[in-house]
Amino acid sequence: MNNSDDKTRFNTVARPNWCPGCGNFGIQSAVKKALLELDLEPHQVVMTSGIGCSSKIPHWLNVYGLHALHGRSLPVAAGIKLANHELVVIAEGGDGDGFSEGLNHFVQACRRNIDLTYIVHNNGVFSLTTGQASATGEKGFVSSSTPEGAIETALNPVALAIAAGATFVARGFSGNIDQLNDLVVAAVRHRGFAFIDVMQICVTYNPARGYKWYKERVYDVQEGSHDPADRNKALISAVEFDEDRLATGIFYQGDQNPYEESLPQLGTDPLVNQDIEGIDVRSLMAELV
Ligand SMILES: Cc1ncc(C[n+]2csc(CCOP(=O)(O)OP(=O)(O)O)c2C)c(N)n1
Ligand code: SF4
Ligand SMILES: [Mg+2]
Repeated sequence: MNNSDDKTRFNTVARPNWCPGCGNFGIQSAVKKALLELDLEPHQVVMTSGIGCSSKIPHWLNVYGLHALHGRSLPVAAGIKLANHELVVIAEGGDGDGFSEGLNHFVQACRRNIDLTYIVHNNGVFSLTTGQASATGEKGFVSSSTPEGAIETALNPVALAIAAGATFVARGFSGNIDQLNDLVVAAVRHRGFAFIDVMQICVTYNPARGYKWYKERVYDVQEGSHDPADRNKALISAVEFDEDRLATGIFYQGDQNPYEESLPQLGTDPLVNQDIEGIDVRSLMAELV
């Protein structure tokens, strides 16, 4: 059997230990389906993550994986892509990981446009550390760190990504695997930084926002007259965030050369393939001392 006929090639022997009903299962399933649809082999894909329930995902996907530090999935992913730009690089993690600890990396990645896919499992809460409200937890959210209800305004990652210069910005829902699969396929095919904010159900620490709550509110922007090439309108749609109508789909997709294509050092071959045996840096070092 040709390996690409093996539809189980991204499965692992180990099974996820997420809570039954956790939205991370839906995201994992959508990513697997997308990698099959893209006809990729496990050795062509690298997944990095930070720390959190969501960030355990590389353990349960048969690709190269690096479970990095909290908030650091993006710089690790960027380093991997620059070392070998022939790899498909996907960074994943939670909202606490990406929008609190790692927020600066997120903004820099948006404007830098390295050819990566970044998928955030956004459940509005720090789940692994037992349920503190995160930067995307809604105002009034009662959690272990906000017993009287959160008093801060929630961060809007989709609007932030568009404003920061990201060239592919989408929002998905962990309960709509088919749509999420399409979004991941489009994100991986996109040339440049592709961000998908996934509204993820956490049945344990954010049970009020369960499957039914989202199902009554989500809709697909692509079903209307939305034009993802119009950045200004995409930003307006993203800023007009309405808790009672949650837009999903591709908000914005632009066309701009990825960062690595502007680096002459990477023009011929990936860095990992380049012969560095004959390079002598001693004269350069002497100039610096
Ligand atoms: C530098 C650092 N700070 C804090 C922590 C503790 N910590 C581990 S996971 C986590 C939050 C995870 O929340 P999120 O990224 O939203 O992931 P989730 O568990 O919700 O999937 C925190 C604060 C850590 N491991 N490292
Ligand atoms: S605590 Fe929440 S995010 Fe973590 S595994 Fe359970 S349901 Fe999923
Ligand atoms: Mg979280």
